[in-house]
Amino acid sequence: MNHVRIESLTATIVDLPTIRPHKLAMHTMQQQTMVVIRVRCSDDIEGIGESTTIGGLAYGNESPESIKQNIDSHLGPLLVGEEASNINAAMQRLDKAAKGNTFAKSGIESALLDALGKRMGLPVSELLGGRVRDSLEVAWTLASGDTARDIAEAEQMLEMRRHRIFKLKIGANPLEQDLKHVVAIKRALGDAASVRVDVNQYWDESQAIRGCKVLGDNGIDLIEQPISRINRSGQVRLNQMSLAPIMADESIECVEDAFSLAADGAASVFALKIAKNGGPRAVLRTAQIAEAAGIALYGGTMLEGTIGTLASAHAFITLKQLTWATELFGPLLLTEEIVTEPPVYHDFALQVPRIPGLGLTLDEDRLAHFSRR
Ligand code: MUC
Ligand code: MG
Repeated sequence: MNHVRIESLTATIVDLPTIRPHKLAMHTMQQQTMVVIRVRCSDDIEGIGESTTIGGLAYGNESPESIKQNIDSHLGPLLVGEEASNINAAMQRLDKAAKGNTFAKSGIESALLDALGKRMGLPVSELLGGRVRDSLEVAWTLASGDTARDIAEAEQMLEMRRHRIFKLKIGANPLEQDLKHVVAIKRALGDAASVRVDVNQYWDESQAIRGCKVLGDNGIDLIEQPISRINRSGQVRLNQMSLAPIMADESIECVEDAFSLAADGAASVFALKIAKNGGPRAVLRTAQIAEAAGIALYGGTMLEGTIGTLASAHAFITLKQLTWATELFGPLLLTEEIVTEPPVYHDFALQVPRIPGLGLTLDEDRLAHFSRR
């Protein structure tokens, strides 16, 4: 049998403007940078993937520049000449030769799935075992840094029926100031919205004890990564005492982390992110660990553009239950697109295309315009 081979694998850094500055505890985003991965195969099919992080090296241990460099120098050459449709073999080859680098591997795995889906005439969700729904509810992050502006933004989203779940990025300001900010937003929105927070590891345990108490008592539904991923025993204690469930985000840097968090009882919700597990197939292994351990699921984001968002969506849409919905709003934070069809958000949810592969086409002119030279 004549196997289809991988002929080339390229990585391009793309900078896109955002609708407003997006303030996280560790970094304020003024734009978003993504690495677009293109896998060209011997049957002339091209697969597209995306590797995206937040704030250069501020969030994780890979940056757009290191992702591109490692793909160009190490990961790409390992795959050229290999079978394009055997994704198990390709990803095992990368894992054997390269430790970590889950962001880079995630974009590559996404591109291989996109190519395989186009070859087989199947959406990526169907390659992953089959979708059990067609859309995913999507939360919005309020991160302007200003309470009144955040309330106005949330009210507008509710009015437009675009989002009714809001995540607030806190941790950068003094504890009492952040707590006042969150409680004011929850009071303004009332029962019309679910309000959650993401501390991005910025509290120490003493702050988290008070923070979780005040937030739980004031109707906040979920507390994401309140303390450092390193303080595992502290996270176990918070998980036992907090009224609002504790969600692990930065605590999961690979599938194995998911297993040890479950074994320790360190979170009752997992944020699933393709970038932090090594791709859409890898993130489903973390989901399976959670399901077996009775841990609830949330479809997370690294604020990817449309390519990475749809790669995540095709995986999340196969899951039995996403109790805490998703935050796949990355494309809505950007003012520009590099694909011909922007993703469709409607009635609080993202519609996941049913066409072969990820279901998108690159707009070559716009991609060239926003590519870093
Ligand atoms: C994170 O830490 O969850 C997700 C939404 C957002 O605004 O930031 C990201 C990263
Ligand atoms: Mg988070």
